[in-house]
Amino acid sequence: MKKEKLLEISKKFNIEGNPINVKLIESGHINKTYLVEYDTGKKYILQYVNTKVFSNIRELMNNIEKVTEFIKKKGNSTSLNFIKTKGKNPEYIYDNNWRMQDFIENTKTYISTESMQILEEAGKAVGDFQKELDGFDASTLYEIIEKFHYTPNRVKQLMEAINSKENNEKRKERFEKAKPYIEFLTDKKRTSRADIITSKLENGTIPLRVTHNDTKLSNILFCKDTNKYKCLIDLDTIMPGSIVYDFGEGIRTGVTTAPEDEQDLSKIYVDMERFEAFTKGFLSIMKNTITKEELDLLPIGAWMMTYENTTRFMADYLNGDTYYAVNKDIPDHNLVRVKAQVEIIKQMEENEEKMKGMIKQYGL
Ligand code: GN1
Ligand code: MG
Repeated sequence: MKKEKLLEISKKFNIEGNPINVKLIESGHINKTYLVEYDTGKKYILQYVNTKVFSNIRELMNNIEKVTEFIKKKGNSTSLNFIKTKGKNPEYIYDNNWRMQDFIENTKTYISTESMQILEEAGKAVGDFQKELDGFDASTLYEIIEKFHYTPNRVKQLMEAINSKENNEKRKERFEKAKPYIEFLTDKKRTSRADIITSKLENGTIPLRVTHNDTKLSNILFCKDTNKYKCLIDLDTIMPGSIVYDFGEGIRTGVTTAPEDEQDLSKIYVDMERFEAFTKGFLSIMKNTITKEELDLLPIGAWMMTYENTTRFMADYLNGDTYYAVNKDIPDHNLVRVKAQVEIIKQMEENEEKMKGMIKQYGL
């Protein structure tokens, strides 16, 4: 979108001064994010929210407002702050899609990291989010995306994509390329595990908590100078869920130094030292809050989030890339993501016992 248009949109929000510059931030597969500079020297984050994915944007902003207010009241200064529009009826959303938030100065994010110290901090960030929201009534939140981490439903959606009646050349070609990975993902030994977490939530073995649900490494903000964590960002999918999801998603993206869509599979190495670093950080904060049953599920949570994301990338590939943003310079981008994630799943399966052992060590 043109700079002039973006500056015009920025002016709709109640901010002192005038917007003078705007640039696209390449991040996230769903929303479009921009950094806007004002003549006051302050910076803000402008986002175009994808309402095909988030059709209930007002409920979504309500969820975020409730959660961030709760965190602020606890005295934590580094929480996200959204800005309302100007005029008689100020709102968090302008023209159905746009929203604005403060940019938190002197911070950075990582798509992947080599550093064990940063990983440990990432674990703390995820643990701390749970700690901050301890006592928040999860039932007051709106379910923004139905069955978001209900993995059996993700498997069902993959089956629907596989069995789709649509039969054009592009689909046939994609299906052929995807075949070995489809077989891998639909192997009974994997599909039969899809309900391990959800069944325990349903029968009350583990508690329903407020969860972030998208705790990939790139959604954690770190201090530029010290690399200490600041807070989690991208609060769109905050919903009732399980803490096991948030732990698992952190591990999925942190356990290897390779990015989610690494094309050179030899660079993907699921490193138990990295698992240990994240776990250590996470449990240093959650140790006295997490239940024994949740603790036992952490290793499977790491596997589950990787498996679930892979079924979603695969379904989107077969459906013709209708959900996730894809980079046109990377042919078959969603399949590239699948291949990288399948590699992680394989290595996680090999390391399951080691992961369990480590959790025991830090959870005692
Ligand atoms: C999407 O919001 P973003 O682009 O960070 C997705 C997550 C996936 C992730 C995979 C609403 O996250 O669930 O885990 O991509 N968000 C939604 O990178 O579907
Ligand atoms: Mg997100």
